[in-house]
Amino acid sequence: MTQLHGVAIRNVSGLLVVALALGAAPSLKHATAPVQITVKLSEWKVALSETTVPAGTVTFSITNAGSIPHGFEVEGRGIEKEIAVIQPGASDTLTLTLEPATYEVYCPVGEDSHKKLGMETHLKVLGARSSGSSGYGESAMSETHEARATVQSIRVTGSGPVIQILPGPFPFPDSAAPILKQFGDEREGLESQVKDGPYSNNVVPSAGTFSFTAWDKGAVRDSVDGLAEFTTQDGARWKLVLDRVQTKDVPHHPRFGGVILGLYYHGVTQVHTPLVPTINSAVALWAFGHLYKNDQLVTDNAMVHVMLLSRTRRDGDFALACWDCSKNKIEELQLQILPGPGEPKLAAPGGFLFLNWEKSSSRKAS
Ligand SMILES: [Cu+2]
Repeated sequence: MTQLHGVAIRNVSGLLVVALALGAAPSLKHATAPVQITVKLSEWKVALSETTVPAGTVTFSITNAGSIPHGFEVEGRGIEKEIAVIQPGASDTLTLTLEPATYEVYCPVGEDSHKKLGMETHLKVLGARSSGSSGYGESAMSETHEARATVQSIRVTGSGPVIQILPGPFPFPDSAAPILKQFGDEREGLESQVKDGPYSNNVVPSAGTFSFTAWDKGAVRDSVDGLAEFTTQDGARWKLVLDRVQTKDVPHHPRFGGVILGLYYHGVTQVHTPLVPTINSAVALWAFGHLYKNDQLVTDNAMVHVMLLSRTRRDGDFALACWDCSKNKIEELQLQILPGPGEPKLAAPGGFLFLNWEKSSSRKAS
């Protein structure tokens, strides 16, 4: 009901704006009543109450309805304005005078990581005389189409020393603690991983190969193709055939539509677990795979997390070397394999497989 009511009011005020504009001299085109836009920020969306407004003064009333801090920025036509980061549950306003153009509206937190995770939308500001179906609107629309059609892809090859990471304590518990507090329902599971999780200094040498190609095609069409073959410290031979990407999100663990290129996350960022140092990644993905042990099928639903990321481990003993590793060279290739939903733990220490190829590389794929 409220929704319908809102639409009706908007239509009426929209008509009033057009009527005033037609009657006014061109120099008075900004003299219309200020436009109010309600903005709701959440993981991982920026929702605007209006996406097309007339030129002039626009006041954004911004609420952070999410569970982590977010920001708000409007960019376009020479304007680049942002508010201070707002805490969950808090609100702020931003008033701008906007000329006709299409503006990018997004959350700038985390070196644009939140933007890449979906916190981005557009606001179309129309000239007072060109409201309605002008050619302007159509050209803006086709631009958006072209941008979405661009497929990005990456080919990653694992090389250098291969290590298997065994369960153990996380080496930076004090740094992770304040961030863990904000993880709500996910906190309990993560706290047990602080004591005995996969992000430990307990590593053993391994051997094997891993390469894959990933395609970033938007929310639901991402795909992946790859093969890993390796031997664990118990002598078992494992083979993983990547099958398809996972897209289902949980609040702090966006699956990125499966594949994401160029993300700054983990650690201090509140995106994914803070039990991995803060890093940049060339590619990160979640996928399902077929897992074999000594040539026997273990599962067709292995849950796989892959990242080509900033180096986090030091040469020699491969201990985690930094809480913030985001400035390090991107060359560590991580492969984590967990059982499928509802399936028993894998026959490996801790019930998971976690391998790193320490000096890996990537190139653009075709
Ligand atoms: Cu944000």
